[in-house]
Amino acid sequence: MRFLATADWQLGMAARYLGDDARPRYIQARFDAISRIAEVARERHAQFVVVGGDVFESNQLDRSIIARAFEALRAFDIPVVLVPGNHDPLDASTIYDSALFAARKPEHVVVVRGSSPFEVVPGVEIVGAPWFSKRPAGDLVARAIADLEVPASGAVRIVVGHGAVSTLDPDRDSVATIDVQALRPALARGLAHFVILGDRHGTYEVTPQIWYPGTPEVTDRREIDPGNVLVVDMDEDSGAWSVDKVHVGSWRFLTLRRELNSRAEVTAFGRELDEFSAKDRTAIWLALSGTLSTAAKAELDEVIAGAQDVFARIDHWERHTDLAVIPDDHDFADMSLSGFAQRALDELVERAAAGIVTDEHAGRDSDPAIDPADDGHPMTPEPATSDAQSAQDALSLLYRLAGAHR
Ligand SMILES: [Mn+2]
Repeated sequence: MRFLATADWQLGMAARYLGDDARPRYIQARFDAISRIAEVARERHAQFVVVGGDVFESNQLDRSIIARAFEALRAFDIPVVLVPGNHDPLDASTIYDSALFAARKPEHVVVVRGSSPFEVVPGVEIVGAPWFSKRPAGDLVARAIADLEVPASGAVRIVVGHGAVSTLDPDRDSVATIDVQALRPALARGLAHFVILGDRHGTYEVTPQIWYPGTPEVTDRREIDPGNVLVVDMDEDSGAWSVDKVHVGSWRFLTLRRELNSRAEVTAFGRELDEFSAKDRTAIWLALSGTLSTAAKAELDEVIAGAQDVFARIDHWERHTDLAVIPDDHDFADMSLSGFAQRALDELVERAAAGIVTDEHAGRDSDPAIDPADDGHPMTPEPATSDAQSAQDALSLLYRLAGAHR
């Protein structure tokens, strides 16, 4: 018996951190990932597919998202079982009850609306633990299996749910946490045989029989091992389970932390960016630190501006940027300024240099790990730039506009 396990498709995700050019391509990539899952299903002769929640990013989406989802789902010729999660719960406004969904849902797509076991293919039962609101009042997986008896038929039973497990959840007291310690003995007794969960977007093995497949296409730069689908096998003779992870994602979200302290290092960094493949599907958050001359900073600005033409996204992650610019004596020597312009330049140099001592780390978090306001979102408002920072920026701009680096 073989099936595919996936979750967290997050169809219709807004991806505000991408530009106007990249965003529609990224939204489409989430549908394309479904098509690749269908290819894997065909190649591996899977009998059905389970999706552990968050199929849709929300219950309020443009109707075209539903239509495109069904278009992608037509590529399957086996049952595809959708179990609503916290993003797409079965509440009063559920997307699964929308007119378009009801009218256009392909025959082989099954929405799980309760926890009664149902036979998905002969000899295999699914027990779903769908979400009915964004705040469940208990462990939905525990509830789903609470009243089960060991299947008399000898059927294989697969539980599909959504949420954080007790062994991973930092918020262990949350009532909705899925209690792994309670689940293990239930599996040992044969109430169910395998558990697929959504919520964690990276592929993760909780126990050999409890897995998060993760999202098939990355949604956040902090995810560990996203972009996969699981091929789950049960050997009929031994009853042994095996899981094969297949990569289907095509986008990468990365954080690059680099310390740059010279023009040579900036040049090398430019080459490093150049060597990236699939730039149009790569989004990079830069966490750069170091001290650069105005000339080196101007080169860095050019390197990044050039990369922005080809990468899906590349920009400073301001909260984790700690670059100081110290004007070098040689930086402005060729500009032959005089009078007011030279005096203005001198003042800028003085103010910029003052900041190196007095404004170091001004308004920045030295330890991002304990910053509760750091949601990793690039839209987070930044502290006001200091006078020294403004002077450094002005010098960089002056340097570039004057073409002194050419
Ligand atoms: Mn999710």
